[in-house]
Amino acid sequence: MHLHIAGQSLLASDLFATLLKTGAPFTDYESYHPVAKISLPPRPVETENAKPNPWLTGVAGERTLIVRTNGGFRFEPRELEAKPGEALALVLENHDAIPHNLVLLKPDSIMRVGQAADRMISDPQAFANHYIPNMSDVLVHTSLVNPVASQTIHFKAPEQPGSYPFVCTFPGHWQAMQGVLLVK
Ligand SMILES: [Cu+2]
Repeated sequence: MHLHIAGQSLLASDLFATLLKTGAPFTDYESYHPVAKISLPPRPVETENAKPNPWLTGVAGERTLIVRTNGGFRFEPRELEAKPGEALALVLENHDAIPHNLVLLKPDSIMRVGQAADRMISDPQAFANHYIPNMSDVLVHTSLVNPVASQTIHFKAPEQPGSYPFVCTFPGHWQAMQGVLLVK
């Protein structure tokens, strides 16, 4: 859920929450009257004041890998392969109605990073940091990619063979939005 409060007031801000399940409509109060619902297109989040992404410059001889999000909190594909040290261009195509990122991690760090990501929901600087936890487990990452947008990052695959997990660190997403880069 994206709640956008516009205007000059102190309340003007963007609030995000991940709804996994909703209850019955709450209508049992005196002033309730039905209002026709309208559907709005996905609203892009403001990334103007966000930190610049350090991986936007091409790497010579790179191979392109594309990861998509289509809703349902899934990356597609969930498994990528690369050779040790291989130059890669990784495209995150966000076809979903909410923003996502893609964060490549050191092996076996997913729990630690996921829990740090969830804590960022109360961090006022989190938005400017693309919801990327500031920890050494993070190898490379995209920015927060808006609905119906894409971003390409350029980097070299780790030299050490292994299974490198990738996740979306937007709070509430990491437990479902996981994949792995197999370096071999
Ligand atoms: Cu996400």
